[in-house]
Amino acid sequence: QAGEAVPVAQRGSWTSFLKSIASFSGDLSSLTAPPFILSARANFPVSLTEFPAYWCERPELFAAIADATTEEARALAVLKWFMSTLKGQYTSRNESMGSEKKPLNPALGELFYGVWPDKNGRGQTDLLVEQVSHHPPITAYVIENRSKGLKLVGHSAQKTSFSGGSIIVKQIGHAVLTVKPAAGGEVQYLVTLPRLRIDGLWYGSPYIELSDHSYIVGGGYTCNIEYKGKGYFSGKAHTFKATLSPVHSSGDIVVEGTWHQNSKITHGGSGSFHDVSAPKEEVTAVGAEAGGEMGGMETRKLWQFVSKGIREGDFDSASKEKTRIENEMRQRRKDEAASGTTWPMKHFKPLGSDPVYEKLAVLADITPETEDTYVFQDNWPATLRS
Ligand code: HCR
Repeated sequence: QAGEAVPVAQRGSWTSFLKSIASFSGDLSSLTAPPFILSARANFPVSLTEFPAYWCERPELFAAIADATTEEARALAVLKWFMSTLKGQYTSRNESMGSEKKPLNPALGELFYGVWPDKNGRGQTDLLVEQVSHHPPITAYVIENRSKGLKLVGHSAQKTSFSGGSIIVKQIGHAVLTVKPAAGGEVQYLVTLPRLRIDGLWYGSPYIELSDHSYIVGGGYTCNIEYKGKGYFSGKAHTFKATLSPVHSSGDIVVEGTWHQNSKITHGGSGSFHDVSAPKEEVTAVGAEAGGEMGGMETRKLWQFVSKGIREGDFDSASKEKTRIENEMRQRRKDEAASGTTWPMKHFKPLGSDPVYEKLAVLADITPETEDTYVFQDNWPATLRS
């Protein structure tokens, strides 16, 4: 019998869902899950195309990277911004919806545009997301604060497997942060992504723990971030240890703490480091496809009735609407195959290997030695450039 958190009427389908993921490897997002585990926020649906917004929900920390005037200060500012995104990326569904949920699987060409407005001189930060592949799902994104000379371009995909009752998610993809300091020049940082374990499945209340390592490399420093859960460094959940090392000299700085709460510098300095207890700032969605209106491929418009059904507990109409969208997409693919065309990407161009990744990954012995990338075409919609 499945756990307490699963509504009685959905226990049978939850058990079947768990059995299917136990024997499945590949694109988990395409499996049909019982309605209680589907994701919908107060007023809009949550498709994976909205997730890149987690990178900038503390826009002042992103902007602060531009204020650093030494390599060490900049490397610390990049690490602080990165650590401060993890709570939103990996625990925010638990906080707002009671447990980790299954996001909507984006359609090819799905779009999301948003903005964090200028406040207290931090400058405006813009967000643009495009689903560049459906099988497997790949989401490409760019986040830019033009006035501060900061730009993050990345893509995200996942490989899932099942082990010991948990889902293991290997994140594929990386991001490159480009900083143009006021003093001139350009500095680039490679940001890689941690591995996830989804526990609590049997009880119907999944939650995420991070494991292994992720890296931030560039600007004269490498940073190795090690993640542990309960029973490792401190017996606490969501623990990390980040070691920041200069490439050409000695003198590590070590930061330790819990990524969803706070941390302090434990070696090579002292004092508190990051603290995410203050509220974060969600992105404001901007309709851009149709000159300021949301077009049919913009995520909140595309999924609006699926989301409404989930929120209102009308799972029949949510599932009918989801099937309608999926059938429409299938038909589109068939028509393209018949006419020998493919869906054109709107904002990105795929590139088989990323020269920035190759140059920086080697400094921290990151494998694989190369990864593909999606190059942003610098074609921001006018609504985000007013
Ligand atoms: C694994 C996951 C889809 C991918 C989500 C990613 C990795 C996407 C990139 C973001 O930057 C960070 C991120 C956070 C999410 O936690 C992660 C999702 C968690 C669950 C979901 C599975 C496809 C759905 C599993 C179904 C379970 C909950 C029953």
